Amino acid sequence: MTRKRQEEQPEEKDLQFQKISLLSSTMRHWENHQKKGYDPNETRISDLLECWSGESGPAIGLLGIPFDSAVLGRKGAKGGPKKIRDSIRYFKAYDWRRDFWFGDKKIYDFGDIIFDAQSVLECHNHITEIITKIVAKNFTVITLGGDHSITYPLVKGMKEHYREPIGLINIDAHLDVREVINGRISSGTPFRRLLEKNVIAGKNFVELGIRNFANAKKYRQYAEKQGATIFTVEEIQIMGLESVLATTLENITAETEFTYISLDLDSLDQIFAPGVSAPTPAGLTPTQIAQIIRKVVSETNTIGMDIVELNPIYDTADTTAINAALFLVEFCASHFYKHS
Ligand SMILES: [Mn+2]
Repeated sequence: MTRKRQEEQPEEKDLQFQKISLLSSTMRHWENHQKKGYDPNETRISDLLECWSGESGPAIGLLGIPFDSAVLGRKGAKGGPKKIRDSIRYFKAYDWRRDFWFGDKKIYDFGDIIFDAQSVLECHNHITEIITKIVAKNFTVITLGGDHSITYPLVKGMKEHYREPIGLINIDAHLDVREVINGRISSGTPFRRLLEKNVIAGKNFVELGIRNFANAKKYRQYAEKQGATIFTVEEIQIMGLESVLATTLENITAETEFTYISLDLDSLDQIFAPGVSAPTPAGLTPTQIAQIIRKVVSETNTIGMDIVELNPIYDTADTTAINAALFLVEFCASHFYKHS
């Protein structure tokens, strides 16, 4: 038995070596293609990224939050920030729809938050502290999650800085207004906490992409009682996205100066987003979500967006991650165009 195993070893090694060399030749192909200035006629979004080293805005900043300790679904969202950054390379700094080239712009990357904490609450406090410092330097921040619990400390930090009412749009399959039961803060509780602690008001809160058979009656009643505007995927299909967005913008800007977008990738149909904590069918398309972002950033003073719940462990062919990167790029293009 032992001898046989010894004889098999070289063969196994060869096989492994073949796999490695095949992989590295694929990577060599990518490396060349990824080189800055490889084709002088095009600019990649990845060429716009720059490590933040003390600069002040106005500018766009990226912040990674590799945190999934509060996730209610499948764990793994802490791998999200890295995968979204990796997927940015697929996109070019040219917006066809607007015939707008933005290859001369910069996106400052603040890196990932490193946690040294014993509880979800401590991590959240750390997030609030950091986001407050970044917005104080006049950055519009795109945060890469991480589970959806991080929206609470992020919006709280934004509110502490701006000190004015914030209009909040949550693009999500779920309402995420769960009660905190037995002190358990989760990826299902961020908006309830924001409403209860008066960080946001119900009338300035819109939820888009809510799914059938994915929410509790009690939470629907709660959100409606708070005065939130809710549009399900079916309502978006029947009424049309343009009409839904008109109402959305009217409601969130009626009494606010600032808008914040929270984007849970499970708002996407499962076919476009296998890599999320809680996959759900019959959802939105990437085109619809890109349209929402374009409209909101173009027509409101959008101070930030979070992209949450990417779970690379369950992703196939980086489908979800590349969609997440598309939404990041759409936000940047719309922001640059507006300020050009
Ligand atoms: Mn969510």
